[in-house]
Amino acid sequence: VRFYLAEKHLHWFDHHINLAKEENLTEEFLEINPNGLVPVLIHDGVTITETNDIVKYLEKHFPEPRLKPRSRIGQEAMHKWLLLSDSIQRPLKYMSFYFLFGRLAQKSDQSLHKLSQSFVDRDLYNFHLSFREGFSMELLQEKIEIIHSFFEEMEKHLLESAWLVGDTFTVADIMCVINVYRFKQMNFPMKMYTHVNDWYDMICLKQSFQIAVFGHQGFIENIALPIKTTIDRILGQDVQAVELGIKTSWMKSVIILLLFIISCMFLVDNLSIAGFSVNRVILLTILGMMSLATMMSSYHKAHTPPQLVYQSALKTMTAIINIGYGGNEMMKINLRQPQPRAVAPDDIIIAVKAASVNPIDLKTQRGYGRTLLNYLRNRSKVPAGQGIELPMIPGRDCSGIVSAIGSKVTKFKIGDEVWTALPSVQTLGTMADYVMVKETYVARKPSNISHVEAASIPYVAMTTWSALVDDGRLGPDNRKDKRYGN
Ligand SMILES: N[C@@H](CCC(=O)N[C@@H](CS)C(=O)NCC(=O)O)C(=O)O
Repeated sequence: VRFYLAEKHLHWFDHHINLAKEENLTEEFLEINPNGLVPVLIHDGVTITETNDIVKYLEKHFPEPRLKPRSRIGQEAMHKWLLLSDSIQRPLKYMSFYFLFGRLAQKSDQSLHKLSQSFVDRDLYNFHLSFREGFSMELLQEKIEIIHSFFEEMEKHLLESAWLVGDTFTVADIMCVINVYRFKQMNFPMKMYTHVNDWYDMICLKQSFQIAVFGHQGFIENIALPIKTTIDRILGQDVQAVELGIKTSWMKSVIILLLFIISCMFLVDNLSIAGFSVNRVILLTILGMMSLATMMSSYHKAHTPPQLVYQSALKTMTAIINIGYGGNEMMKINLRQPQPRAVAPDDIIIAVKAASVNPIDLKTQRGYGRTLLNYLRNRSKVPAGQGIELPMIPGRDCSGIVSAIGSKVTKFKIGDEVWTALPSVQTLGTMADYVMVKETYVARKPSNISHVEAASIPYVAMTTWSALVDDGRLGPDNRKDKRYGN
């Protein structure tokens, strides 16, 4: 809200409500917002709570300078971002309390009792109660997953335009950036969202953002939080460690270290264990090394992210593209086609070594199945219809080498030889230097055939398989006597 006010050049008075001191639960504040939440705007005697409502109210009263798209479609898109940013508040709250504020933000019995007695939204009480009881790893992982989808959605849009809604900076950017700011504070693993990072850096350059956000950072943001997040990172208790489900074995190291210290202090020169005489120096060396090794392995485990390759968005490739439906005149070679990038966690990028031409490619180019395919594309959230699916890259199957993988790909690593048959809704096909495909559609290429031979098989084989096995119900029990020639 502060950033929005600064962008609008509006004058306002700040009444800081210290949440740590529970000033949001005083009678005076609860009279203003019975839900006990900040921010609240009071304008001309009107009280407005909820960030989105505050911004909508201000937009109505102060339309200039313009921060709203002009077109109806643009406004709808902006509205969608406001809703999305609002829906992120909840997971953000869980994560901020866990990864940033920590135990210090836990409410005392007395405060919880006060909360339960007051008229604030039951939600707030339940939240603080569950925070006191401790969040489970699964709960946090669920929240992290939601945040990844949020970033993926942003990345998808920022791949195509400079701002979230088209080419102008709007309220959508203002509402979303503050979430990103918080996630950056907690070292959320977001390096792979390169467009989101570029977009964030652009916003950081704005004076209004610097004054409204960085200008309000105090000791907590500048010193306490960076120290806490660094320690959590070393201990493997940061967002990434939780996301990967890494439970660090620090206790083991601590116990061994204690044994080491005790041994140093109390052991006599030579110790006899089960009749064997153990030299003190040897024992101490072994314990010391074990302690060091467990510590190092904990650290290593916590900080080895899955293999991820961050590709520049500006890299281009050669691809065949269909610029419209029709004959060969609609087919062009594009030398500057943007390379696909692994954005989602299950994305795989294949460097195509060979791709085959199937009759369906030529038919699709002429418009065959266009209505049905576009319907299916929309259902799979692929933009399609009225030609927006164009230009398309033809090609349903290929053989090649894995060149990049998303964070959750487990079956393949970079350099693996693979083949694939793409789902029919995919508009960026295999007749290109690189193709992006989801992990489930990829399999290892047989090693005894070449890429060219391999590329001729997947789509044809899958079509034959679906005809004989899925539709024809050919199976182990009934295949006898059904061989060709029998
Ligand atoms: N949906 C509300 C969320 C407001 C909210 O959660 N505010 C937090 C601070 S960012 C708060 O007041 N928390 C009080 C508490 O947890 O005790 C909005 O967008 O305004």
